[in-house]
Amino acid sequence: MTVVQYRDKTSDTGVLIDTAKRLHSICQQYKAPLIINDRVDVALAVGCEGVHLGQDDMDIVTARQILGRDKIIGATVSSIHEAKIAVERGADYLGIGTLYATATKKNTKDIIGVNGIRKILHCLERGGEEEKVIKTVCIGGINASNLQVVKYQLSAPSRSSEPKSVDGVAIVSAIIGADQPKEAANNLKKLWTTPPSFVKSTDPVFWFEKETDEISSLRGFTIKALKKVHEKSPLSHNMTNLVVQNFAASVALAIGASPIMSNNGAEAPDLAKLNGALVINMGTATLDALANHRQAIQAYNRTGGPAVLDPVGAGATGARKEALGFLMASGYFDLIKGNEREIMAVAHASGFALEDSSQQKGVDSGDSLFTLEQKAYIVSRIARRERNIVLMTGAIDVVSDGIRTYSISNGHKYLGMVTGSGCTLGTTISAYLAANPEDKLKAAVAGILHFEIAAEEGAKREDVKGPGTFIPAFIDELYRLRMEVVEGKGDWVGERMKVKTIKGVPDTGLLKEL
Ligand code: 3NM
Repeated sequence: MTVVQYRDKTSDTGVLIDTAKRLHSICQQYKAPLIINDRVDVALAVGCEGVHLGQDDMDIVTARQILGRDKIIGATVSSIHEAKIAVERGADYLGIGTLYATATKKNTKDIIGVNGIRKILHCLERGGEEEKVIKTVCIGGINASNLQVVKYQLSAPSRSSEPKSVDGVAIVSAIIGADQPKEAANNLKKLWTTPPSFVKSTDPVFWFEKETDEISSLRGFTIKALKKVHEKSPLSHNMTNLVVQNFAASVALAIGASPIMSNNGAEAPDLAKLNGALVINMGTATLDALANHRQAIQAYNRTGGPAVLDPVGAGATGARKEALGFLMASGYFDLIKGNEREIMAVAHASGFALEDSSQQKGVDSGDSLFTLEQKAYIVSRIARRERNIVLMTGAIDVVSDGIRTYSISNGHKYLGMVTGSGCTLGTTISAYLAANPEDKLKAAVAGILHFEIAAEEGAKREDVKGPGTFIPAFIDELYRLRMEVVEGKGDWVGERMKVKTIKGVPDTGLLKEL
């Protein structure tokens, strides 16, 4: 803890001063500045280090005249405009909020989420000298389950040479409302200074110069990744819709994973400890389901188990768009997959304005809206911002971690004709992420290749006459290809994979900062 703010909206002035004096003497022992919320007079009476001013409190210029240059003045801001004015008027730090809805302060103007905070930070980093260096904290609903996600996502590399993140967080209820506030504060501090458990590798990502070298490394990785899924038999915890449960479980078994279909969030903390991965499929999500999803993503974020989000039909209705925003604000997803329209909804939820606002018609993908270059741009932009992996599926799949981007042209049209094939790809990828966390992008590519090459093999079998007979053949082929690799016959990977790297993705201007 570096700063203490005394926040009391109800006590009489005499009580405020008395309490603040006692707080100040304790803070002095620990060399923590004491800041008084709202009340310049109380700060003066106590002689503490400064004040924090909301938008409706005394203005910063007047407070500065009264307090002098040496005192700290902090300001609450919730928009770019307010942030710029506060800096111009001489605030020493900004409290940016409200991040998440909170019971502590009901009369907040806006819940702006990580995107809103990021928007303000990006604007400050591109601003004048004082805007670039102003210290910031974010506030509202921060607790032990979301602190690391917030920090990680706010520290995404930006286009600026000096990207700006928050310098800290301001927390009330997760400390004051805890049974043991001291332990809670220590824990929060520890979480702030350690990388989140879902970050498995801090090695810089590596591309081979030559395309052939890159593809050959990917081939080697895929074979190893397949074997690891077989050997580890990772748990694939699916929170999915009724329509695909059976199919997804069969696919998981065929690739060597261990499926559990549980939509009950209360089970997630135990399941998250089993070194597996979570798939949240938004399929037919209701408010009740979303609460379970939130519980689960937070449990997996705590243990570092990979999580996949499949925002089925996300662009189709307002409720689904809202559900997507809710889930993305609930935790960190290592990979988000979807068809073009779903990924555009993800872009929107991630705080981009879209050039193409075409409304999704149903949950099927429809005709392609974008060129390969545009797809590469969209997935890499979102992935860079979310610091995760984004996969846009289609006849050509494009997947990126924001730095490396691959296109994959495997697969078969029958996959688009059977219910839940996209959902079962999510299941497959989850198992690959769980078994191969050291390079999650390559793990995802390996899973896609296993899945899509099995579809090609299944479709060309003589006994397959169409989408109906395709399903069992596809499951057979998933199993057969796996066993071939296990028996040392992994040549099919190199012979069949249709993967290309996409380097130097140009800015197609399709996504704008909101
Ligand atoms: N200011 P908790 S939100 C004091 O948005 C305050 O400006 C906010 O409390 C703002 O950590 C807030 O319990 C309350 O959510 C933060």
